[in-house]
Amino acid sequence: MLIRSAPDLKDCDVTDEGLYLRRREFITAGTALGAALALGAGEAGAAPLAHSPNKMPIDEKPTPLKDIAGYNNFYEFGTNKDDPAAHAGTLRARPWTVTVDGLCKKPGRIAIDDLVKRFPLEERIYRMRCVEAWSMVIPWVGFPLASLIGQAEPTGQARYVAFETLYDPQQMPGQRDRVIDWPYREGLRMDEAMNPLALLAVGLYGETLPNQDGAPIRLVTPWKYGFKGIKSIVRISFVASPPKTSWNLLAPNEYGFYGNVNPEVDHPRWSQASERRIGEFFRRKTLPFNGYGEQVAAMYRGMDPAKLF
Ligand SMILES: Nc1nc2c(c(=O)[nH]1)N[C@H]1C(S)=C(S)[C@@H](COP(=O)(O)O)O[C@H]1N2
Ligand SMILES: [Mo]
Repeated sequence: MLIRSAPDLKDCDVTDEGLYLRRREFITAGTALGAALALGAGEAGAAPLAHSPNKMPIDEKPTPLKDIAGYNNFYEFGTNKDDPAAHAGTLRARPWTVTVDGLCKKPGRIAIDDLVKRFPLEERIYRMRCVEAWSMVIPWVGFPLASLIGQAEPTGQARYVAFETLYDPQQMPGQRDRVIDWPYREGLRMDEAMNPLALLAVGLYGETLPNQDGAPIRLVTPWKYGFKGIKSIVRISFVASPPKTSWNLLAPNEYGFYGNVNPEVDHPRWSQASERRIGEFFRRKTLPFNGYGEQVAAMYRGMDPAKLF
């Protein structure tokens, strides 16, 4: 994995010209960008994101943009699947600052556009599986969470990474209702956060994220249920003990800390053995770790699989 050394997360204004030029080449060659334009990705405010081509191809067709941006869970904008697309227009994804703090040597606050320039962006087409047994295939654009962690230099005491979504009921009207103890929170164990699959996504289909998908930056952990993928992140903290996570706080018997996809452990109210791929008619069998076992199973050896949901 790429961990480029940089002096400090506070140092926001360094522009790497070489990187820019290379990105321009990617734009010219840009298959993903071409695809997005062909699809008519007309989200208000969506901007092209230069990125290197996908290095982890999968043999499944990406879900159409209209579904990825039209069928969402984002309780800050309502609890129905079509609420985020209808109401997330009030979110102001720029300017935006991400705070990195806690047990690390290089804490800091960084503007989203500087953060995006800091790391080479790549396309990652991932299978995504929601706890409610629907799934999609999403062509994300982002950078490894491990790259950001590398620059922050967590101390030896940092065992977990905690994430927080923006709290602003003006922009996020759903926060006026107490469905969740806002802000939305998530967390990963340090080794999970360092796993090369864990991505901080800033775009999809070659453009900046639609608001309803978690603009301007959200977590993507494809071996876990969708609820782990916290959206619109404003804070990333290094901590010593397992952080509180929103769905676990809300219903601890239904949503664990790990949230690893496991077809053998049913949700208390439904089976997790199969899933409905959005856009398909027949159900698919759900795979252990959502099909990413080869890359992640070793992290959980010796743990009770029933506890991993
Ligand atoms: N801040 C925040 N992040 C969130 C949620 C949310 O309600 N608020 N919902 C989660 C759930 S339950 C799922 S399934 C995924 C859905 O991501 P998508 O809408 O981009 O497919 O976002 C996750 N991240
Ligand atoms: Mo979900």
